[in-house]
Amino acid sequence: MYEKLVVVGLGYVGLPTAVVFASKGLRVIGVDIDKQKVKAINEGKCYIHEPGLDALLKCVVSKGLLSATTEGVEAIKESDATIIAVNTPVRNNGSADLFQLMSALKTVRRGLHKGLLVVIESTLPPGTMMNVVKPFLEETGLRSGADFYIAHVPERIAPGKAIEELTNVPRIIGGIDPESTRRAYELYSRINRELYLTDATTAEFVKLIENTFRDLNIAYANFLALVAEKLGIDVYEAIRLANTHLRVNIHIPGAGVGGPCLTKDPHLLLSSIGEVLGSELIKIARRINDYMPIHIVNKVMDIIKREGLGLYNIKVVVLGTAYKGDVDDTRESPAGKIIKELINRGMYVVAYDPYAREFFGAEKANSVEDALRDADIVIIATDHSLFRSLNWAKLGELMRNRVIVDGRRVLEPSKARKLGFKYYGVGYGKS
Ligand code: SAJ
Repeated sequence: MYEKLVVVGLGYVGLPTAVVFASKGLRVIGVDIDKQKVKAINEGKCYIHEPGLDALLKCVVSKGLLSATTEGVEAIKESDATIIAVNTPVRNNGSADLFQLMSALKTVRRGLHKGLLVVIESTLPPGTMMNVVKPFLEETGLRSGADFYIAHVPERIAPGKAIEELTNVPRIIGGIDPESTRRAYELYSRINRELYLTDATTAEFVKLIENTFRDLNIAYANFLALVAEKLGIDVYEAIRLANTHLRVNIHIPGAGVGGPCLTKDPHLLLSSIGEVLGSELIKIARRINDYMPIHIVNKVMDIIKREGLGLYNIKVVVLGTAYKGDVDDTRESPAGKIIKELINRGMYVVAYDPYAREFFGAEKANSVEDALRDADIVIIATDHSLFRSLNWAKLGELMRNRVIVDGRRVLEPSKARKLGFKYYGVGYGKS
């Protein structure tokens, strides 16, 4: 029975995980090298925007079920299970950067003891559990599968829905041996009822193919958007109609794919397999999705020409700097690419986001109204729900030129036009 849990890495994955386990009655100690994060948690304060997390965190901290520290070794020595949830980014050449993982593993190795279950939630290139994690921890002289246990339980947290999905979205449990799988199953059954058991390498692979599938599907949607613009039709209407077919589920095109997962996981998959026929498919999908922010910038350049606007005396507004709707996370955000490129081309750029704290060099506006006052072009880069419910008729009156470049189909084109906007959108080829 698992009672004492340590979670190493208190970011977008580790913090909700620690809080949810604590809410099920486990005594959880979170470990992070960031003193600010540790202090905030111990004061019952949440530092990420995640619906429901704030209240739950306060509750478990006040009950003494969750605390945090920068020194993990003693806590691990006392724990029944330790979960590692640190970043595993990719380098510019596409290979995995396991620095954070290795440093977390060093801490775990110092606290390793008989009976400990070590779970890695961080996304890994296939083979890492067997070829890196297992031998590294066995250097202690303890044997995995007999003295201690190791499993990969890939995180499936979608920022914005973390709490709900931690308990409702099925999890994959991949131990490096059957006993490790069984023990990890026992731990995760405390928070989730739908658990699928496999081996560690398959679990690593499954995580990567999920996100790569999503990236491929979105790339296809973005490709269709580019085609629709040439054909003079609306790609959203076309995709909606195609998706009425029982076996078709094309994703949503837009201003690009951001976040820490979809931009990275296809590279992690490729990094581990060498040259296999079909690798090009994954690379080209990444290229299409990476191109979409530039497509937005190209649209702006065309509009400037068409509308006879001067590049250096217009105000361009970017709504949304987060990488997707209703989150504060700006990692790999398409908005960042758009803003930097517009600034590079000499434009005056103002940005507004209700949640994010990063503005990528644009002037930060404190409200949508401030942003849009005297603006010439507004680009919608992120689909925050708030942007859909704005009073666009009133906002239009504040603008000097009513031009919208809708990167997320936040507005219905016909409605925007009725309000007097010149509407341009990704995949909207109608004039
Ligand atoms: N996006 C589109 N079109 C779509 C869906 C998304 O352009 O149809 C864009 C979003 O705007 C965003 C990016 O793609 O910029 C990523 O969006 P996402 O909804 O895939 O969100 P993530 O990256 O936060 O979450 C993904 C999820 N994976 C899958 O759905 C297969 C999530 O369940 C994983 O837990 C997460 O990656 C992860 O941590 O790996």
